[in-house]
Formats: sequence, C-alpha cells, structure tokens
Amino acid sequence: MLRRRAIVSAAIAILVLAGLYLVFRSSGNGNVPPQPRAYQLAIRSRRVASGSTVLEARQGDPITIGVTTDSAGMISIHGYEQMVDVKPGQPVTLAFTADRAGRYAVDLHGADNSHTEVAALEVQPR
Ligand SMILES: [Cu+2]
Repeated sequence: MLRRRAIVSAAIAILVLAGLYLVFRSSGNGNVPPQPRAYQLAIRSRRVASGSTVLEARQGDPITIGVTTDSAGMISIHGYEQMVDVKPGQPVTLAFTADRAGRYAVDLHGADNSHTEVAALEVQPR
C-alpha cells in the first residue's frame, strides 16, 4: 500500500511541475527584461528632419528622447503628460518609463499657437 501511495504522489508531483512549466513558458514576453530606448529628434519647420517618426518601445522600457527644434514652443506627449519647453537650437531631453501601452502623439505646440503631431510613441504591451 505504501508503495502505491508513493507512486501516486510522484505522478501528482510530475503533473504539477509540468503545469508550472507550461504556465511560465506561455508568459512569453513578460520574461524579457525592460530595455532602455534612446531617440533623437531634430525638428525643422514643424517636421522631423532627422530621427524616427515612430518611437517604438515595450511596456516598462525606460525611454529618453532628445529633441532639438528650429522654433520655440513645447514638446508634449499626450497620454503620458510629458512636456518640455523648447527654444531654437537648444537641445532638451524627455526621460520617463513607458508604463502604458498604446499609441501616443508627440506634438509640437508652437509659440505661434500652431499644434503639430511630429511623431508617435508606440508602446507594445508586455
Ligand atoms: Cu498637443
């Protein structure tokens, strides 16, 4: 009888371990550690003159975005409440964690009251 109980216990242990393996394996990208992302945008005449217009990240990644412009105003990432004043030729940096998934407009709010989406931040869910 003891031997049979030992066999049943071993079978249960194997099933539990197999289940745990499947659960952890299927969690996929959740196991990828956050990866720092750095972007540089040079904006001229309210357009990205150099740099990417789509800033890609995965949820949890630390992000830095360096920006230079040829006009005064403010760079704003709606939905992330990230804002920084810009002046012609003076580099500024936004630094934050991409803690929300989705697509967010990176806007130039001009001192002349213009409002232009110059790029987009795209954050993939983790
Ligand atoms: Cu805006």
